[in-house]
Amino acid sequence: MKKPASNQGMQGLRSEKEKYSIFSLARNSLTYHENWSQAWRSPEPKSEYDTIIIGAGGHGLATAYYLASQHGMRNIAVVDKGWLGGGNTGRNTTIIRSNYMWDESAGIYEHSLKLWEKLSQELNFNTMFSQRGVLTLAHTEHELKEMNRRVEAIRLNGIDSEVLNPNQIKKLVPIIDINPRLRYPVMGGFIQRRGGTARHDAVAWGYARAADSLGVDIIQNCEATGFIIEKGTVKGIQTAKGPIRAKKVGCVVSGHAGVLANLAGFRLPIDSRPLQALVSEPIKPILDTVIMSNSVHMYVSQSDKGEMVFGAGVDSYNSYAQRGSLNIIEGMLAAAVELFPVFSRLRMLRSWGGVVDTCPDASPIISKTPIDNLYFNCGWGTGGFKATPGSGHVFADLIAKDEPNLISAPFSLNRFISGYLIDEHGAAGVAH
Ligand code: FAD
Ligand code: PYC
Repeated sequence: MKKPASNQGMQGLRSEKEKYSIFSLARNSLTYHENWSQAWRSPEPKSEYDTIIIGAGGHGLATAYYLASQHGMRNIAVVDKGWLGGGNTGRNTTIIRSNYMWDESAGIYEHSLKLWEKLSQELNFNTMFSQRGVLTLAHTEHELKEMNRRVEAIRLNGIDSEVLNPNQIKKLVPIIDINPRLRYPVMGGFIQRRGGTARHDAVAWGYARAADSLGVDIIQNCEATGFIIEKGTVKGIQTAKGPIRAKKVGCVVSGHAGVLANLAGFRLPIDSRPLQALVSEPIKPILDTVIMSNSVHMYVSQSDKGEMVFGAGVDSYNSYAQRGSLNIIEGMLAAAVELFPVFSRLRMLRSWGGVVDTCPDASPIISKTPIDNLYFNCGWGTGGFKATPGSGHVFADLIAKDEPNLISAPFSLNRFISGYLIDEHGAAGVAH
């Protein structure tokens, strides 16, 4: 691993005086943050880059950062149609875990979890990564049996996972009701103690600052509207700010991957659907574990600010609207209140939606495409936040070498031809 870039960036962007002044925090708060130094530039696009990444979400920014820090590339742009981190990166419920069933998934998600464990140090930016444990509940005999089998498979890959009985769950989560007569009785669960949460915006900001400090141009409000393709090879993109030429293009636009593939002239096996989340008013700490339930399609954690963060299942229709249907959150909350009676006294503050891109096997696509030098990273569906560092890391490798590595190879588009699908509906099931 090369030396982290972020300190170099700090030196470039802040004066020595400001950097070392113990009074800078107080001064900035008294001046309403007006003197805060810029964390990244807002450059106009150059006419040509070595690599353009479309999509300044966590995955796109991480890709650009690793292209620069691991592969020594400098002439890189990341373009986004909106603001950086304004897509699903800024809309998700931030659950991080690597407890997937199949070896291929264990490879990518555990690679990512290991990167999370040192990401704040790597970026010199507090991502607020908190390994508070992720507990998935079982409500039927069938779910419990399946869970036991899953835990064995996960452990065979060297990933931590334990089955808990209802009493152990009650001890860990005192606010949960384990009355066996509930509509969704708690019959057991499994926990990954190394799993947890991180601050989603901080992840985008940390990667953006570190990438910028290595010379990456992050160009916001610059929609990609087409591709420049000559003799089957990508040569650049058309954008709202005019054409930009590039030797290589990586496309990381989550819910809009199908739209971009269409512009490049091919189709992806992807459905795009709304997925919702909501937060309550902040309250005192009552929950220090992440709870998920596949049957209820509910996941809940308490943010560091004190809000209860809830997520629900996907809407049952395809849509690019960044909002979902009321019946989805209504059904989820009704069941959540039975499991956690104390939640009935919460006032909800706001709800929102994102557009998620799901493949038929609920696994991602990290792949070359029918167009030379055009690469796609998508299909993370309802569960890609946890993969942000690992996804960026292996996608950068693919773009730099034009060859997948051992971790990313199983996720190529070829699997939809060979039939070697990686069916992770069980692991991803909470929101499906
Ligand atoms: P994004 O952050 O969406 O970035 C893509 C970017 O592409 C956007 O900024 C967009 O503006 C840009 N873009 C699109 N089209 C164009 C264009 N034509 N030109 C230029 N730019 C373009 N995952 C988990 O692991 N754990 C969770 O708890 C979890 N909860 C979720 C809850 C909700 C409500 C939602 C919606 C998702 C959740 N996810 C979760 C999934 C996760 O958010 C995504 O898989 C992940 O954030 C995708 O990151 P990204 O960088 O690929 O996409
Ligand atoms: O993949 O862990 C996950 C997840 C939780 C909520 C939405 N996705």
